[in-house]
Amino acid sequence: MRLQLLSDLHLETESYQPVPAPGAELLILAGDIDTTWRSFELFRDWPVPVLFVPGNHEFDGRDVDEAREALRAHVQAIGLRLLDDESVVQTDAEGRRVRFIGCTRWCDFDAFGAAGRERAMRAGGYFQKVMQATRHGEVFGVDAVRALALESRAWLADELQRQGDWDATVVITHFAPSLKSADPRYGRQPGTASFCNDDEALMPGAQLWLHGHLHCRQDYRLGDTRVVANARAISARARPTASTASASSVCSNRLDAQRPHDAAQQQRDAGQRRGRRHALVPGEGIGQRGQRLEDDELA
Ligand SMILES: [Mn+2]
Repeated sequence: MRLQLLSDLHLETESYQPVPAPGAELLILAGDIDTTWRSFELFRDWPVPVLFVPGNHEFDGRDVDEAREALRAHVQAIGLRLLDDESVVQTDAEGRRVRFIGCTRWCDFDAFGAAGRERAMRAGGYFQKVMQATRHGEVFGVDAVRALALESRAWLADELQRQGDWDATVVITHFAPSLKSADPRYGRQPGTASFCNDDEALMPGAQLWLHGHLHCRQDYRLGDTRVVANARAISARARPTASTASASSVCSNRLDAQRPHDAAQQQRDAGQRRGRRHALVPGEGIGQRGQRLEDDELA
């Protein structure tokens, strides 16, 4: 199945015109598309099905539980399929059935283990202040985020265990599933646990894991699972100044930069494609149109 992946478009401040990637059979939006929700209109009448997993910023300034339901109604009216702790099976052009499991998967602050949780939650307080969201009539602070994150992780673990009539499984989360996704510009610090979870133990259930939230691109393997992020992020123009944002909250992303061409890696990937049934390789559509993933052997 050939997938187009976009996330972290931040269309509440950015101007960006999404374009369907030629050949893509599905568009995946991995969160933080628009805090105002207005730009989902850009995906109305999209030529292929669109799966959308909410990011944290889709809840900015809102009651989280009310917004989950309202967001569902909002995007469904436009024709998007919301995956908010739910899964859907899509059949590709060759009749292969691929299960997509989607959840925001808020951060549980355990990326550095239980011993690092307290520091991680202290660092995470900044991001919750920025969100200005509420839940159950109270500030949606780090404790509430962790509670929701643990619910989401339990749901995801159960779902990955479930057997059914599909040939492959793709997980879509907004938050990253591994510290390996940490933005290399900032390294690993307590605030990184507000971006990455440690879901590596869940990975054997998935051939591909797509995420957003980190404003950098990723493409790596853990075991037999390929992890890919294709965040667009915030331009220098819209970036808050250092005085209003901590180092890891925002960073620019070179939108037009092509991924460095590494012939040796491509050869290794090609070898893995031949040897493994579930390999995916990036297509040509990297850049403004978002990364296209193709998978000729997803079985
Ligand atoms: Mn985010």
